[in-house]
Amino acid sequence: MRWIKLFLFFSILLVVGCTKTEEKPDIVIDIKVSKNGYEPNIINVERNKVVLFRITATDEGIEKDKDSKYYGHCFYILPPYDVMVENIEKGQTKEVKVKMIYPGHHIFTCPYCSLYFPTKGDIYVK
Ligand SMILES: [Cu+2]
Repeated sequence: MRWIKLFLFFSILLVVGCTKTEEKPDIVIDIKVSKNGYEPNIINVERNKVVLFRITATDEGIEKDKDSKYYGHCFYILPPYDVMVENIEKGQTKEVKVKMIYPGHHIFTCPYCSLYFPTKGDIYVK
């Protein structure tokens, strides 16, 4: 009984924690990020679509020092998605594929600099 419960618990964790995917994308969304925020900062997608996000940083973010842990910008979709792309350097594009399984309003942000700059956006999954 105990093992079954444990197995179920980890199975659920695995399923819930898997919004990042290697599936073929249905759509591609290009996003630019700088100290002025994300462009676009409002994204509408259909539920269960696989979205390839391509995030390009157009400035260096809050840290000028390239060796700093916090150099560049991030693209972080808050839980339940909990998808993080870190250290996108100036001029660099990073990608992540996400299956949009959770409906409703979700927030993405740059944890490095959102306290100082308007690096925050909304995703609406319908
Ligand atoms: Cu940032």
